[in-house]
Amino acid sequence: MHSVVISGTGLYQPEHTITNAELVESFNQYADQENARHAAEIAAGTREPLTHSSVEFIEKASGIKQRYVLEKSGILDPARMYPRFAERADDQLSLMAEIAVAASQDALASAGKTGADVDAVLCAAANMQRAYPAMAVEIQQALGAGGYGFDMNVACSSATFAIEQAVNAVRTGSAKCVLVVNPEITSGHQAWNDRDCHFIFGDVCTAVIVERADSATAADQWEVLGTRLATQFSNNIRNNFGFLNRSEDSDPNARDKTFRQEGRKVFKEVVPIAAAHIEGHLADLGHAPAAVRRFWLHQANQGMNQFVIKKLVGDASPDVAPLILDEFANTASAGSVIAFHRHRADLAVGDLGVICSFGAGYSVGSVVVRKR
Ligand code: CO8
Repeated sequence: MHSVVISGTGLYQPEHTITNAELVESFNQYADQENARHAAEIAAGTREPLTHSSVEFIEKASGIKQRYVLEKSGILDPARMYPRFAERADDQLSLMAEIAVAASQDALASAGKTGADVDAVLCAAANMQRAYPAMAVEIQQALGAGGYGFDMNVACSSATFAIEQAVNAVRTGSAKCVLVVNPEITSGHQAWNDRDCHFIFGDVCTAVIVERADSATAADQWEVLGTRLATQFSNNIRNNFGFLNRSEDSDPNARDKTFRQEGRKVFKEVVPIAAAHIEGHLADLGHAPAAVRRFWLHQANQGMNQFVIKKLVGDASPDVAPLILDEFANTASAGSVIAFHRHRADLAVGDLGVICSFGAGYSVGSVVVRKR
């Protein structure tokens, strides 16, 4: 068995941002237009009018202030309310692969590696652009990597679940250097015209290099002490988009074909699951939560993270559990990796940290690391 380290991380962030004010303005225009279109039914009492969204609500309920998106004009167009992407030919690099390559090159540079050093690529995200060939295989080719590649989807926990697969592959010797990449184009499956969730998501891509400790050369290395995954079925976060929709003769634009959730229930049910998961994982490794210098948590909701951290260590300061969702919003599986990418340089050799994601499934994944 080999000792395993995380030796580099990378981030691609799109050039466009949408502030809460811009988002709310477009949503409110959409609501007014819909209400005008259905004025007769609303007056007859057979249809509920749409209600305006508000910046104050969004910031208070979630902590989100803005989000990055790959394409802005389609999302903010009240007659459309989703991004506008040009279809690409089969011989062009696909959009998911393009942002994955950018984040991967950043991660490879920070690990002091090139594509040729990689012998496994795991593309892990909440949605894949197509059924096949696997996105990971296209990314593998674009980077000049060897070995094998495959795709994984565990919604917001995709990154930590993939890190476990990478760690196991390196530990047991089936790979030496694994790239885990998380291209999250959440704008494509977000319901931008639903007031309850139109503010939640943003686009981004993260990448992580997992390799054998004895081949790692980066100045910044994190020994992986352990990984733990858990799932428990719930319908409270769901998206019914899929390859059987056509055969079911269902409407491809129906509300259930994009992200939807019972946000309140998710909040209440996932906080105790996440806190108990982290505590149990640390206990089995012989550590108390108070011994952890930093928690890089999934970035869905500011209040949710504060509850998890208060349950674990009492102190929910940004130094213990940094937040990036004010800038990025919820980026599905990439959130905890962005927090790790942005907020680890100040830790000292020997410091313990936990990367933890939680989300649809339900799913929760934790990676306990120690600075080398
Ligand atoms: N503006 C103004 N008022 C609003 C708005 C709005 N935009 N939205 C709702 N309200 C109103 C409601 O109507 C309600 O009014 P009333 O009290 O009169 O009925 C009131 O505000 C309170 O509404 P809620 O109870 O819904 O508000 P909450 O305080 O629960 O906040 C949140 C809503 C922020 C969504 C919160 O519940 C939350 O964050 N929950 C956790 C969600 C979470 O973490 N989900 C994880 C999902 S991530 C995941 O797994 C990834 C899936 C795959 C990615 C998909 C990418 C597209």
